[in-house]
Amino acid sequence: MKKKLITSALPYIHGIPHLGNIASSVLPADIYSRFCRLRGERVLFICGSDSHGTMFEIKAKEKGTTPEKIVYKNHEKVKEIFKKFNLSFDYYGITDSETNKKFTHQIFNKLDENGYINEKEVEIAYCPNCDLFLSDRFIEGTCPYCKGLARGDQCDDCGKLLEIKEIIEPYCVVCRGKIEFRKTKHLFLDLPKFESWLKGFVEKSKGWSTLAKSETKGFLKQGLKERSVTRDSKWGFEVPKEGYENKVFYVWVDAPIGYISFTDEWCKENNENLEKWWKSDDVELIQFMGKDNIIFHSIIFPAMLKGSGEKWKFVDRLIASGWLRTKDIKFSKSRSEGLTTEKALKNHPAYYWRYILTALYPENTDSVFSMDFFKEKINNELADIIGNFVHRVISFSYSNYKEIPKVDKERPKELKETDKIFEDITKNFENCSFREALKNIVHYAKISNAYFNNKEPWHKSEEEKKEICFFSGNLVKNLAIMLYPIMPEFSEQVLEFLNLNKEKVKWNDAKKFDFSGNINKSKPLVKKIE
Ligand code: B3M
Ligand code: ZN
Repeated sequence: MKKKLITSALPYIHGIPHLGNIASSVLPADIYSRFCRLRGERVLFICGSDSHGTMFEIKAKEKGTTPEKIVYKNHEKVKEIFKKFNLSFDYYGITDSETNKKFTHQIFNKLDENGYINEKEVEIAYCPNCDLFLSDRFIEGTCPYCKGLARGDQCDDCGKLLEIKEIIEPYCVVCRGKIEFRKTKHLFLDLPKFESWLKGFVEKSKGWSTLAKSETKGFLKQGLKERSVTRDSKWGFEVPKEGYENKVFYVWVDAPIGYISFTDEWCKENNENLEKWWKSDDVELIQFMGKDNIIFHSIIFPAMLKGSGEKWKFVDRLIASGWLRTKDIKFSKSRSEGLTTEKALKNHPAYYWRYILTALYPENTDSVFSMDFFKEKINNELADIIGNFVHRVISFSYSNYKEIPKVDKERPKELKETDKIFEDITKNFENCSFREALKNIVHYAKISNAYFNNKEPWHKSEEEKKEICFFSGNLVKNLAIMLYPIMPEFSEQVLEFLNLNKEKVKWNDAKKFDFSGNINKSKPLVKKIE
């Protein structure tokens, strides 16, 4: 079995991450990591803060501070929030690190040496008032076709793709001031040179999510263009090339290299060898992200690594998801404050959020969050089906026996189906179909509930009562194990009621009906939402 190197897209930290960030990358990556560890696999789960880019400069201007101050303040805050969300990173780094600068320079220099970097003169939008060169999304104006609102490279009203220079009376989104165009030199990655290699690479890839594959193929079909790798800015890594003293690397150059740097930082702390993770055939690299990050991971980053001529690993499985949308709360980071992870945790425990975000995992299409849906799922499923079953079984067994009694009986026919459901759930987790996995777990809990209720142990003979407690106790244990990747804190609590040590539990134990022994008093774990 190969070792697994698992990464989640690195959240930008010019603000506090939204629930959308959790839903599309860090949470699915965490669920998958926990599932693999529970199966006894060797996992390294890496993430970190993405700390460069124009947004930081704009935020700093707005707040009268520096990008650096924002970055390091938010980095600490985000780490704390992620801890509260129970995200089990082996290492959480920050892209603005010395290690990352070293690797960015190393890979860039190799690309340059190998002839994959070109220099070109281009015209770039500049806001004299803000003293900022503006990327497309900071430019608005009038659409030349429909006279609607042109936003960056697209018209909001007619949807036409636009060249920035076509926009009528373009202005700066930050200060609403008039922009001008300035000629400047930039460096470009010669992406077309990688086209045939990339086509083969994508063709051969296996285990990518549907979205990841279709988006990548669509992009390749359009034909590849050179991509600029430098920016006119002061915030970012300096470019080690003459004539580029006043420029920095484009954030998407150093951000994915962060995965390598963070692994290296982790290796140094843990006496491990970077090559054994990033240059080994013994490792499977699995990357999680939202759909807007696909191309960077499936095309641009692999091309950079390939062009470096060094033997870096390419992504094996690329798991991309859609957006979490909402009617009553905005999740968009760039357009509104919305429901941040910080606010979410103030109102409800982390496992409620982990539960709902798994139920809504936007695997193939976007999904819609609403407070009504949240309430319905938590109250009718997590509380009424799962929480209720766990609490009733443990309380009943505890008050009768202080244990789950040992019974040597054939499994009743009502519970025969559980083997098949367990196999389905295992496949769902392997395929990163977390939404389906949770659906099947709820189905398992429904069957368990029905068994306990229909048997009415409180009316039965001692012998039958023991039998019902034995099988129900095992169902509780199995549910706790299967729910562990999704709601670790909930599961650990249930296992504790059962006197089971989480560290000793394995995924396949969730298939077995062999558990008996002393248990502890339980308490209700899921409070309903008013
Ligand atoms: N920071 C994009 C985002 O948060 C970005 C991901 C980088 S992964 C190397 O949407
Ligand atoms: Zn401006």
